[in-house]
Amino acid sequence: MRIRPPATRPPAIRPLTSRLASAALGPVTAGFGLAVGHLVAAATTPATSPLLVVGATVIDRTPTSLKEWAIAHLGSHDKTVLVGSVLLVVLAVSTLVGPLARRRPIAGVLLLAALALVAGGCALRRPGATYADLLPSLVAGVAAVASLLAIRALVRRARPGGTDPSRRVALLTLGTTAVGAAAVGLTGRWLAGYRSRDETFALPRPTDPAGAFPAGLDRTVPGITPLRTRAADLYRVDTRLDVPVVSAADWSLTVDGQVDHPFTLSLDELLAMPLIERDITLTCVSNSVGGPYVGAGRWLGVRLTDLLHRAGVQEGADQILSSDVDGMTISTPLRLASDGRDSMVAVGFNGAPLPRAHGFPARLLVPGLYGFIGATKWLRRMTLTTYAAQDAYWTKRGWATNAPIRISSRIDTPRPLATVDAGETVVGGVAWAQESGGVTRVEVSVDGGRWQAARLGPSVGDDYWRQWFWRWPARPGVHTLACRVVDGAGQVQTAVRATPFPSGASGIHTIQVSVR
Ligand SMILES: Nc1nc2c(c(=O)[nH]1)N[C@H]1C(S)=C(S)[C@@H](COP(=O)(O)O)O[C@H]1N2
Ligand SMILES: [Mo]
Repeated sequence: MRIRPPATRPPAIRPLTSRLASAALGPVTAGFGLAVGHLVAAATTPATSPLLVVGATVIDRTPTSLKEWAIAHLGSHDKTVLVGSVLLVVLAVSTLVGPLARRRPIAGVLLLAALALVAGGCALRRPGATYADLLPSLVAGVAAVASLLAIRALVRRARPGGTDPSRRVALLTLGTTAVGAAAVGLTGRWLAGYRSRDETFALPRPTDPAGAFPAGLDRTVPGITPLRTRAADLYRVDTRLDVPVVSAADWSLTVDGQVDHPFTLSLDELLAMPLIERDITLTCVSNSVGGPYVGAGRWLGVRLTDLLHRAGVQEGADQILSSDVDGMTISTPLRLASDGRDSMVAVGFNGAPLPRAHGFPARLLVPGLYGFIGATKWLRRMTLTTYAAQDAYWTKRGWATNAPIRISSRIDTPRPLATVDAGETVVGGVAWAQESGGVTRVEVSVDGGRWQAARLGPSVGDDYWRQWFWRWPARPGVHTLACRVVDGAGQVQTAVRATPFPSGASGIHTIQVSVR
């Protein structure tokens, strides 16, 4: 029989703290690296932050169905959730660094370096990437490895004095590094926010102004969507985690491809062209029936057809392939965009230059088409081409290329699942029917009963949504409210449900409310 040496039993707390310190070593050093990388990116090109390049790569690689799920269920928080998830995954993977480094320091270093390599790879694969975009990931890797080695060295140096000081030194250095990482990361966030603050310039007056804007039902129907969406309240949907920072002075617009006279304009040259002002409702194809991705306001811009005529579009082109300042592409059917509607390269919204989040300094806007095929933000280039020759970002992902905005209506008040008092209750909302003569009627049905006509708010034109309300004699109990729109052609909003993919959702907005 073998006799084992008696096990030495250290105090229970020691392995716990050292195991904890060992598990924290990776996340703290990786987090420090990410924070330093984020700051370096914020000072150079914010979009090249390791977190953001990995996040952006995840967005582009995510299957359409999952992306749609995220947009539907996380809404405007989808970007925060994504960046948070990337951060969590990195921190989780890096918990292996400590245990690895304990046996072989080089193993911990290699894992951190591998993480930085993944970020660098993602950075290089972004559209329009240059080797300079590697810098934040490189610096992040160096900072992470350096902090790992520094913490190890400090802890080692403390060891001869006994285990206690080394434990205390370990916790102290880890804590300090974590706090430092948070401070550096927050500084980076602030700097990126500061550098991307909205820029402004004097907008010329429209040569072709819109008419007087009517007072809506905003005051008379509490809870209804305002007739004009404030810029700060306009929904935002795009593939980006940050906003591109383009300065008005450096911006230019190029029209090329199958044209006789390709040209490039500066912003001043664009602003010197005749400007139209129009009230237009913008909608996202990812909006579910009753959803929030729709907004409306007064846009100012240069008629798209003025630009196309100047370029001289050649026979055969059927697609305007527009690119943003980073090379992201959107397709627009040439025939629809130039069929007489008020398509424009917009430079203003509600009397001010576009906010960065909405495309500063210029974006495409095609009334009646969903934003993903007609509203390119941060517009840089419009290339006349064919659908046979080139696919845009969403075309590659299976989305429709011809997607007029489906007629739809939404109940804004009462809110879904609200409790209201019995008696007369005002039901109200918005409806739109851009492609087919505007909203001529909105109808409401209670508990599946007959459709009753609602009162309409003022008309702001066929390209604009319309507010509506209906006085409901509400009796106690749980009730279902539904609304539908009828367009200028007499077409009634369909009850047939369609998912947003591939060409927009359809169905009837239905909510439940309880009446007491
Ligand atoms: N460059 C760029 N433009 C873009 C997008 C984008 O991801 N990148 N998203 C499009 C989509 S899907 C919509 S619905 C509208 C949304 O415009 P908004 O964010 O200003 O409301 O912008 C469009 N333009
Ligand atoms: Mo969209």
